[in-house]
Amino acid sequence: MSSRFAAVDLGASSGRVMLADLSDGLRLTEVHRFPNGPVRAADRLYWDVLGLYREILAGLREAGPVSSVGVDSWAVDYGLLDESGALMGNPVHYRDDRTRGVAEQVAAAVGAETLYDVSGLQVLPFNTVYQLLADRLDGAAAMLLIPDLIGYWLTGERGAEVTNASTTGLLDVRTRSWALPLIERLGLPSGIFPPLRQPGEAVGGMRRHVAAEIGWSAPVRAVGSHDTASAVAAVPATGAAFAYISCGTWSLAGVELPEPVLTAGSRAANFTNEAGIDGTVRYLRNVMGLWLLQECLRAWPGSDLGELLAAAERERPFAAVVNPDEPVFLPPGDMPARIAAECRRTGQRPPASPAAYVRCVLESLALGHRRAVRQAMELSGRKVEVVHLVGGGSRNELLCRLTADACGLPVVAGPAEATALGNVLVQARAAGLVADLKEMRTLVAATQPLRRYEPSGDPGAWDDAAARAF
Ligand code: LFR
Repeated sequence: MSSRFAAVDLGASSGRVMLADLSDGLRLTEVHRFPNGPVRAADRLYWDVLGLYREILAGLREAGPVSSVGVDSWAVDYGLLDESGALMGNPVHYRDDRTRGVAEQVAAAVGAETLYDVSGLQVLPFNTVYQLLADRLDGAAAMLLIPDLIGYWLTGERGAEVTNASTTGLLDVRTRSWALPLIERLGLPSGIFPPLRQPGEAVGGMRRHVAAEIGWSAPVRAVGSHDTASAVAAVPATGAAFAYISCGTWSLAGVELPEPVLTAGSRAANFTNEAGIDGTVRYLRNVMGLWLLQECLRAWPGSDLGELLAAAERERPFAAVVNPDEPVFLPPGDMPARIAAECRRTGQRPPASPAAYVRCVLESLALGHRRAVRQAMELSGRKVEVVHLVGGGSRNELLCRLTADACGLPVVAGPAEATALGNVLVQARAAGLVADLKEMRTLVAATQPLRRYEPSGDPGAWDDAAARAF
């Protein structure tokens, strides 16, 4: 038991409870997987947070006793607690449109430069700061980001883990503490922001009723609770000259730095300086990611992804490409129709079959990866010799190959479960089983299956495609 750890990892399209055993290398097994996604009720888009919590408890029961438990999830979203500690309302999904126009209002009031200088964060319409300004906060005693909310339900302890707090837009990028002057200037109640905790710190012991329900008890430990922070911690890099793409519902593409980049060029390119573990900076950009494909599949009931990918492989290259980051793709809805409209708007013929749509999506994503990796290199001055593509997208061979070709760099694909690995490795380090970030990465590289893709094809064709997309 002393070398067993559980990771609760909530992604935007599925959640899982994973069990890691470090008694001999690093073995990760999936104990429980459950679907996740937006729920539209009336005119609002929510997460089913109680359904997720029920599945987490079921997964922990199945995992059996472990040394500790860590929780990570997507970023920015939160639950509000009242004075008594009760959840005040259902957490709203970041793809909900209630924040429309808020980012622009805040930029006009405070200044986009000031905001970037304080938080170092890219402007995404759903950053926590904009959501808080769109919500009613009267009666709120605490704002807990999703993993912190789960941690509170498991232990009774409140806090804000710092990697995830860095996605709120309200954390000072230099001091890594709450940006109180900004919080006050925006008229937000500073009392709702709980004390910060660092990855590796104890959250607390399990509540008695939780232990009774799952049949065992163990401490909960803070990890890189932003899923992307955990994923980056588990990138199997063996040197320093690497970029990463954490590819799931989103593709988070960038480099790891010791210091933030807060230049005007960085702000103009909408690059973010999110907090990584051990004081590192995740200097990256959000690319729309496999959401484009997931939403296409939802529009084609009964379609088979494996068959579609095989057929996409045979489609004519570069028949149509779009900018994957167009805001029009952000909300849920008919994705093929939106892609078709985008193709027409840019003077291209829309894809004529599902396979052609898939080809268009994957090439467009590869172009997004290329742009983000190149800009990360240019804006940070960091040398990159290899791109590590981790997360569920690393299983998509065509996407990996297209990304290598588009970037003109080798792509090392895997592990698919990088987030869960980063989660358990921070716990294992707190237990004294691994020494530091370097050793964590070496262990991942030595124990997890990886595939390597060398760049091939005509680089000029990618330049032409990029000129059409952006
Ligand atoms: C990836 C991720 C991204 C964040 C987005 C929304 O799962 O956490 O890093 O920008 O979801 O929270």
